[in-house]
Amino acid sequence: MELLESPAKAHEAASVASPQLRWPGVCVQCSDVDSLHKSLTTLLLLSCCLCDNHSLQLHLFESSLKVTGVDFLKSQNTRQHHTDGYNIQSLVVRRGQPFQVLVSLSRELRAADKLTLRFGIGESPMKNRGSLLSLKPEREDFNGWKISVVERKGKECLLSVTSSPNAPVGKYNLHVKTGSNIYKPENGVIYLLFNPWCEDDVVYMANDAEKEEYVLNDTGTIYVGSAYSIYDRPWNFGQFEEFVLDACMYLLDKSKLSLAQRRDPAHVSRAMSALVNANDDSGVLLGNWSGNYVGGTSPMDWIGSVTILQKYYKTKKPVCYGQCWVFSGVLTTVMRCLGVPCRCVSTFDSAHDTEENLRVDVYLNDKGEKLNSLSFDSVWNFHVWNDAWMKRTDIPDGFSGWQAIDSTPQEQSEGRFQCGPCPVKAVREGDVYLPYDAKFVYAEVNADRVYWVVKKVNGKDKYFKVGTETQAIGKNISTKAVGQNRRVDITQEYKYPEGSKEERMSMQRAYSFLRPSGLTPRSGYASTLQRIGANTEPLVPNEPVTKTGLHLEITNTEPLHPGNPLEMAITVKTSAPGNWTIDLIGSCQLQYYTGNVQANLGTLKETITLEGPSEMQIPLKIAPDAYMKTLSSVEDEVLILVTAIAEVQETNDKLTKETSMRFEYPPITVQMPETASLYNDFNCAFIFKNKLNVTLENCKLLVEGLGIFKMTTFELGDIMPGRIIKSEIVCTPTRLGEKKIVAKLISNQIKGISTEKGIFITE
Ligand SMILES: [Ca+2]
Ligand SMILES: [Ca+2]
Ligand SMILES: [Ca+2]
Repeated sequence: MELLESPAKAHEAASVASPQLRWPGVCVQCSDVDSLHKSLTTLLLLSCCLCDNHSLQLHLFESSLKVTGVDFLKSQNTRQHHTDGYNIQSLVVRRGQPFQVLVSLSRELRAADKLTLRFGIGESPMKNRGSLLSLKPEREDFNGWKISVVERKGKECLLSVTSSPNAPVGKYNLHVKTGSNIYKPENGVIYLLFNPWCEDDVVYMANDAEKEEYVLNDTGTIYVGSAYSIYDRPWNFGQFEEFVLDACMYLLDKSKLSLAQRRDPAHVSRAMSALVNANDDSGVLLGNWSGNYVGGTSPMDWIGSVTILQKYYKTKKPVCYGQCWVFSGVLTTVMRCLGVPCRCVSTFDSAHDTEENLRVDVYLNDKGEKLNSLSFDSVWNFHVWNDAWMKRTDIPDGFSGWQAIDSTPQEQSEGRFQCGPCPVKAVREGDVYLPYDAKFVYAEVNADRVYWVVKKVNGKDKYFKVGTETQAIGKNISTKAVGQNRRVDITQEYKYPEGSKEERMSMQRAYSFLRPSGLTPRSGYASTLQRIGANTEPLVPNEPVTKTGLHLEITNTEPLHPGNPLEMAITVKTSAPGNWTIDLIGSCQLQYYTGNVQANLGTLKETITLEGPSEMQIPLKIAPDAYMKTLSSVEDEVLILVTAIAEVQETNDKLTKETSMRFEYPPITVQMPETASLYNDFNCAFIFKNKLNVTLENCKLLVEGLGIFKMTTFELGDIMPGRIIKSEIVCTPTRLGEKKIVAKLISNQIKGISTEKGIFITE
């Protein structure tokens, strides 16, 4: 374009249409309208002082359309997008669904005007990288976004924006361009999330009640304990709380996922499984299973994810400390916050198979006590991971739906502590070749367990196989029911019923995908199998059938209260006719939920005789002195592990059985009204009576009520037997609907007393 030399000439050029210009202002050389307008306007501003030609000046100013404001219509948009819960100033919307913005202009919008909405994601967004979208009304962008004019009313223009249902999730900056003017609204950031309400989004979930639970519910329950005694830990996910969404956005940026990967919940969930643990990447939570939690918060003491994510976002440093249910709770928060349906999944007697051979080898000494040191494999009393809901576009059809993801740092996958997404259906069918980490997840829920007794023969350790259990691993896979406060068993989603033909066929199929022996196992550890020369084992073991019909049962005969003797029994049964002499060995140990043994409490060794189909109960009693010291010296909640080995002298039949049991505690009672109204204070009292016959030392009560009060800790000191304590808090509800209050009591002796109570907040 030819530049005009002086204001006077500019005036002349514009008014008489010089040879260089075709009114209303298209440059004959480059056909650019915008820059010409700008230079003309600038020049004429000066020129008007000189020539006093008001009519021309007015006309040109009118031509230059400017944006004076943008209203993101937050309350209307967020209600429609199910994002009104987020405690954040900016607009939060879900992809693939229209939202509206009201643009205020300097004058009426005309057909000839050029209005463009620009959405930029990431640092220095660029069109050719797909990080800058430039949208004009009624024209679909090749990225699948479109805008349209809904209504023009005077100087206001209502626009509808529809993002693509596979747009990258994250924070977008909106600029509005009119001609050469660019308007940058204050707080013009829009958070774009996955959309389970949108049929074209791969996270689409048809059922409304399920979306309500798996996306919108900000409280929930995590199941822990043992297969024998499952209990719930209330957990506040708090995905809508202040800074939680920003923490998730920070994690997305930190993940270094490409824009294309940010479109796909499979990539995003894998990245989040890595980032929720601190390993490799200074992620959210540092795991600690040592029993020593100095310098941080004991994993037992969290009652929700909010404090953790807020602290992480503020400091950008790993928060200390987590164990599996904490990792899982935080991962649920992150996934729900990003819009991916997600749930916590607890598996009891869950295997941690270090060499990807789908079996767990357990070594016992000749007293029947478990030896920790011989195997890197372990069986956790429970392990908590997550299911995330999505359609997998990266693998063959048939594996969409729930995908297991796990942020507890157990084993590396592709060089990082990350796990999943692994299709739950692939686990059930034994299709363990599918990405990601299906062999590991398969073993977690369905490994076979093989018992070995280690005996010294001529001064050397020899290994004697005493039993194979094909039904021991992966029990009572549990999650919270949709819309209800109860546990639901989802074991059948992960595997066929134990004992069924299909379950063994799935195992057979899974075995067929194992690496040939001799290749490097996943963890880099040497295979214990090779060490004991067990390569002659049948490929897929079956549950042994004994000639005597030998059967073992382990139970407690009295409630297991800390401070009381632990009264348990081993029942030996035979079902075949004949006289049977049975050597029974039993042991009782205290262990962490990871299967790590903390103390040996006692053993029994007896020879009994049974005639035909009959049974005998052998008591196993442990005095309080034997375990109370261990109980108060460890900072974890411990479980009681009883192992029994029976051997029939006449037939050489051998059988092993183990059961983990949990101590039983007195409850916390919460007293408060069932309903309350917004911003009206009410009182909430927490009452605890120490019904045990031991003093609970150094008691702390932790309480939190999302939308009611922030997390609070009461220091209660020592609580003597029989004493009742009552702590009160004044509550001010700030949000409507069903809310929950969660309370937890911890002491030197007991870590696991918790409760929750719901309240309905009305207007
Ligand atoms: Ca990590
Ligand atoms: Ca193994
Ligand atoms: Ca099995």
